Amino acid sequence: MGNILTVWIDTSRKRSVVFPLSLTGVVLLLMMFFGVLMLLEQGNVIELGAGMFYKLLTIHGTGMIGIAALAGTAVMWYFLNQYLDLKLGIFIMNIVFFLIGVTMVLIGIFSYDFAGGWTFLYPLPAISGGMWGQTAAALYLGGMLIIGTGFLLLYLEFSRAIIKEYGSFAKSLGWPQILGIVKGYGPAPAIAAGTMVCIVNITALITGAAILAMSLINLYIPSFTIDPLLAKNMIYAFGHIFANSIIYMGVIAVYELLPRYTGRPWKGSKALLIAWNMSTLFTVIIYPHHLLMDFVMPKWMLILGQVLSYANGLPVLVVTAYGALLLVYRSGIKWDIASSFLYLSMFGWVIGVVPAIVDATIVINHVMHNTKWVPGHFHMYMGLGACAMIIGFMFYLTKVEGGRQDNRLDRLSLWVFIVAFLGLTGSFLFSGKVSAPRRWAVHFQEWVPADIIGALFGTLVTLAFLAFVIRFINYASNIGRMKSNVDPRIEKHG
Ligand code: HEM
Ligand SMILES: [Cu+2]
Repeated sequence: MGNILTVWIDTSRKRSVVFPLSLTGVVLLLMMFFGVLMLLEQGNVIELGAGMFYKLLTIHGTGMIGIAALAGTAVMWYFLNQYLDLKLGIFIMNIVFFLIGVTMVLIGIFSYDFAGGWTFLYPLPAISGGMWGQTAAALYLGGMLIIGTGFLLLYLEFSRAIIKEYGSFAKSLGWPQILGIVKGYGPAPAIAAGTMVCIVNITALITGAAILAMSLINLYIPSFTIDPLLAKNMIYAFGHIFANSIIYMGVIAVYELLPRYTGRPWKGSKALLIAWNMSTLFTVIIYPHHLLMDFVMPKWMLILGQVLSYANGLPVLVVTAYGALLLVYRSGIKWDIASSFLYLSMFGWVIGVVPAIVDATIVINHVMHNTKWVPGHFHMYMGLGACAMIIGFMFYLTKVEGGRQDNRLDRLSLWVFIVAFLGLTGSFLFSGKVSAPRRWAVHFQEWVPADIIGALFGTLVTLAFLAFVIRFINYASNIGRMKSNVDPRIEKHG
């Protein structure tokens, strides 16, 4: 009857993550390939032209965050089904919205030449200097709006189910335990994390939808203008929060699976709950660290952005990384690929946060911002943190639910992925140090060596990831079909 690693949710829910995760594999792979192409272009190895570079930059930035977030919702969905009564239809609907939106975005970029970046910074979509037309911008902005609407509905469904089960967000964030009104442990870490993600992402998605809608109106009715500073604030609030939420969804896999691997529980302790409460608040209000160069911003907002950026991810990161260490220490854990990835994601998250904190310091930001230092740090925690969580979850699924066994190729690709990703991000940080600006299609000769080294490491990352995807897709169809892993109690949802 299953084993200690099995998650007891009904089979329809187990199967429901196969498609989004397979899609994640394929899209991530393609976006990685585009990333390598950009580096080859910057390194003068190939000649795509600046127009194509900016299309690739737009699709890479949008696509990576979008697909990683979709995978994040699959992680959150899979595990929260143990605690909540969730509607499968809404999970599927989000995937459908995602596919429609992505198709529009792809057509907008590759057929109609939109290349305004994921930031779609007002008024660029409407005033492209002849690079693209109205239809291009409308397809991109409209596609984003549809993708965002799907996610918003899914988080509203999570919220509904959490409030139904726990009474309120305050309770699912453990306030009664924090305030000492109720003794003992609070809600499971996965629930605290899930609540946090709902709160911050509903905020982000509504803000994003509002600015997308306004930009769409401006596109057709130019006399309808927007305060550009307000627009920028809204766009970065949306982008910062949504991108950050990926790791907060991914970490649910760590909370849920490491205890199964070590045979030790991970409880909602006071420290953990306080940390999640702090990150809930900070994640929403620190986005002004993206506007430190905008001197017209109110000074207090920028100072807040700087100071709280230090405090933002830190509590959750410290509590989680420390919790993971304690859990594993002398537990006699048998490492496999999945647990290695989940454990390593803690490390990737920690090392990625360090250069981020450096960059969030105003005096340093004035020098480093808009250099490749910035993609350097976020690739670190996206690749070695968030992606490691997602890959770990995918390997877990095919092993426990699909009957796959770790082989030599899996172990090799694990190490190639880690080392090559460190090399890739190292090359970005180095480019930043020698003042290479980010988002430039054409680089000076002095910046070129780091681009070429980056492209080599990027190719290795892509190959390692290709191996993961092949392994996942080979075993994915077994997920939810193994008799031994069917809940011995009655199937709850039918
Ligand atoms: C093989 C792996 C990857 C390679 C080779 C790669 C390469 C690149 C390059 C060359 C850039 C542009 C840097 C510049 O401004 O000059 C970039 C930007 C970016 N990448 Fe990646 N990347 C990879 C993986 C990822 C992953 C896993 C994510 C997130 C899940 C990601 C998210 C982004 C984002 C959000 C941007 C910013 C786009 C913008 O500036 O508008 N990348 N990447
Ligand atoms: Cu940010």
